[in-house]
Amino acid sequence: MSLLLVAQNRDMKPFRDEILEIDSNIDVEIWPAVSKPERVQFAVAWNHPKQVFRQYPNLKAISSLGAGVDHLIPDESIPQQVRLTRVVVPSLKEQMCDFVLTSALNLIRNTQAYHTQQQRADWIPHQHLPKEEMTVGIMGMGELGSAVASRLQVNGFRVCGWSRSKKEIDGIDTYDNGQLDDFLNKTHILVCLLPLTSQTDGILDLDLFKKLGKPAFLINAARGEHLVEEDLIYALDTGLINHAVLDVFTEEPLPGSHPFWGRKKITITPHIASLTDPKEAASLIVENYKRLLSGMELLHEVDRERGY
Ligand code: NDP
Ligand code: OXD
Repeated sequence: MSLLLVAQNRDMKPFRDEILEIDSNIDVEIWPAVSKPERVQFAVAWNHPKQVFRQYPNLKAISSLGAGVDHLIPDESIPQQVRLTRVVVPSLKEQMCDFVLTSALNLIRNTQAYHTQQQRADWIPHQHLPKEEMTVGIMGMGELGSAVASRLQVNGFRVCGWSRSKKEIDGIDTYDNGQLDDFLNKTHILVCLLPLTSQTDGILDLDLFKKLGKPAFLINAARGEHLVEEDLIYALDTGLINHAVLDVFTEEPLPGSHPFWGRKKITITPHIASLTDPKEAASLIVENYKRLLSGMELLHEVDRERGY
């Protein structure tokens, strides 16, 4: 029995070391140097080469190395009986809360304008937007979205949330799938924390931007494919949206020639909103590996039909 770590452009040795620290008897291999493919029963994957899992005839489960599973779901070469799981750990939530709170505060306190002014030694005070008058609307009230909602609310923002099924969270206005327009009309700072599925692909488009309250801002920390890029540029140029904070992109790394780089109304971060901590992830991976071998239920299993 072995546990395989598969990733492109990511060093998997810290994850192997943490797994071995927990249990040195686990046979851990790092792709592509796999000595006995037939022994692999559990894999951990991030940005894997398509078709790679065909090489492991006894594979029973794959864990994403992160919260998202959009890199696994569309891979038709993963047999239907292979179970999929994902990483749900406290530090992913904590980091995402910090990222969204910092971004929202920067937006209402004109941080970008002051960066630009400093380069010109310009002393120009601006009115900032009162946070108690700004409603942050969170699309996707799952593990991350609901934690972010609570963090913003205790920091003085008005918060509303939208998800497939309606949530009950103290102090937060919640909306379900059929109430998207009501949710958008209330929202000034739109935060996307949806999983990428066939239903959410391209959801951040011009039609949606037009329904937001005024002033409007966007924070996308989910996936680049949620956003229709040309629609965002139009919305920024026409004042429908004042500023966008983007952590994720359809093509990563974002190419140097991409039009987003040169825009003052876009803040770019390199997919760092929330980073998987090897130590924390290793304990969940080992737990699920052992559960698999003992025929137990897996933690944080993904519904392949639903896509998240
Ligand atoms: P969850 O699966 O816990 O939550 C997803 C939420 O989205 C749920 O509330 C779900 O509704 C809702 N949802 C799904 N589909 C729809 C739909 N069609 N319409 C309305 N609501 C929908 O995911 P996480 O919170 O753990 O993670 C969210 C995403 O964040 C990940 O998939 C990943 O892409 C991204 N991410 C980005 C990171 C970064 O560093 N930038 C780091 C980690 C994650 P319901 O509750 O009713 O099921
Ligand atoms: C994740 C991510 O899905 O880092 O965990 O994007």
